Amino acid sequence: MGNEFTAAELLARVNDSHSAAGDERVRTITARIVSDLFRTIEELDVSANEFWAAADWLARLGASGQVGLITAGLGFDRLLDIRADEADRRAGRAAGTPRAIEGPLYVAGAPLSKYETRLDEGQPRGEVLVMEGRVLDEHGRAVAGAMVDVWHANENGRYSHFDPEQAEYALRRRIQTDAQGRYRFRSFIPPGYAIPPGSPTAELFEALGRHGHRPAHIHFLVAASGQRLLTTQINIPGDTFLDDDFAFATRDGLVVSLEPGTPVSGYESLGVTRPFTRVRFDFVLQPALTEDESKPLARMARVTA
Ligand code: MBD
Ligand code: FE
Repeated sequence: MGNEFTAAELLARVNDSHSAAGDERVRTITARIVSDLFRTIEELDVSANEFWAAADWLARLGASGQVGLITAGLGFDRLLDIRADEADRRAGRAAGTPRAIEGPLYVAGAPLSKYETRLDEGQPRGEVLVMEGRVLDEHGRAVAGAMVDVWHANENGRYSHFDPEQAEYALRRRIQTDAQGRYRFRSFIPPGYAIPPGSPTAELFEALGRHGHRPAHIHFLVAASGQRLLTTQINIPGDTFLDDDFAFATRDGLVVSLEPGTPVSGYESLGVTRPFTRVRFDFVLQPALTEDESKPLARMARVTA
């Protein structure tokens, strides 16, 4: 008798029952999500087969390590950035280089260099790129000793660590700015990224009739003491998917200009022997308001910290 419920009664039981204090915030958010899903199932008349297919997909998604791909592809990563931008505008601190999502492919602890380095480890591929610039504070003053953590995809659009065919930390480096706040590195212009075919993410995107392409980009975390951690990307101009990124992560202010035919003089230490493509880009940081804001923690570490 007391265990026969309507759907509404069941929902109330699921959301209200607890025998310990638990975590109020977790309870509130869980209750909302469960309520929304109950409603989805009822209003869209989701069948048992559909429901269990979705549960199976979620299990496979988790096992494949692609949760971060789906959060990006369904817009959640960009949503968090939009909300952070809005909060900054409200607080009058919308200055500096725009943020762009970290994505799921950052790996902490890349090899560290001072001022300059090569990401391509002496193996030339693709169009030679030298990117250089300074890290500046909100007043345009050089930030010496800032950490520029940079990573991008290889010539096949894959990222080391997640791609077993690449060396550890391939195309991932940390560069410490010099006394003038300068950094520079040599690499090659990466291609775009595409979600792995045959994967749970690709499966959903196929069912949605969506493509899984990102335009060519390079990721950065820029950290300095007293400065707010900047997570951003630059985009290579001219890419087909520049305005059609599956992760909705490109930003108008971050599409750089390429300077092909830049002469070698002054760049010999990077091993260039003929004119190359240069990108000049300064990172402008905001002052950190709390110690937490300056911490260079990867997203996943942040969640569990
Ligand atoms: C990427 O390279 C990326 O940057 C994002 C955000 C999602 C998937 C792959
Ligand atoms: Fe990426």
